[in-house]
Amino acid sequence: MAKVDAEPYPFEFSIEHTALVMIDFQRDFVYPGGFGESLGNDTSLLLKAVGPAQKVLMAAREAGMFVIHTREGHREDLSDLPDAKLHRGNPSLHIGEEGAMGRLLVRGSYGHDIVDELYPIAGEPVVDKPGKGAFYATDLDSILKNRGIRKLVFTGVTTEVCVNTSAREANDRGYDPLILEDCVASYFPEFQRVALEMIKAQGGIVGWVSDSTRFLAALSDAVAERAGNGTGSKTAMAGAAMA
Ligand code: TIU
Repeated sequence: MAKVDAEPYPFEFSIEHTALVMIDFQRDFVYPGGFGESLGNDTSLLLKAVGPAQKVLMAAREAGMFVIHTREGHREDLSDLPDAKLHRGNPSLHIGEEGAMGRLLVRGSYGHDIVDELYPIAGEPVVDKPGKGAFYATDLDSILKNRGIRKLVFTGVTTEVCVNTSAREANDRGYDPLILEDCVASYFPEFQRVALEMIKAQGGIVGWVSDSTRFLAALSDAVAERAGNGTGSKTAMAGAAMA
């Protein structure tokens, strides 16, 4: 088991039973002209997470860790969009209306899709979700359980909305969630801070918090450990000791 230096205490994981979850890195949230901006937000704050998340994504792919992406959005006919969500607040454009990157939060539109830097590759499932939580009305839980995944490393946007909701849903389903703080971002610096505090308070009531640097170091240890086992060095040593 590799260990990530994390709060409130080290997060143990094996590559095989862990998934990297990339929450809603969609143009609609991180670029101007999309859903995030329609709510009155400064989208530039979200771009900070893209670089660190890209490093983690590349390393996870290299290590053979399971990667899964989510996108928040709705059917073209909006039949899965609750009225409550459509009418909430006073946005400049509503979900389904035509924006600078196509219809806001509608599957198939350019804005609904994931940014180029973090675009999924073959073998990385993309889970389309109608809500804030990644488990609500999706097959995410089945996909993870079918692969024997028990630990989830979260990146994505926004920290206090879809990342936090998904981490809480994961926690209640028996997964161990780890959130990488420089790979998640919020439109509100204060919410970024408190959303992470809430996860790790009370002895890790929801999960763990670390960052990309500490996670990448642990992942590199896990790869080295696996290579050691794979070449049979430990087995050979055990054999020598018995002989
Ligand atoms: N508005 C906001 O902060 N977030 C969302 O609406 N969705 C996600 O967090 N993905």
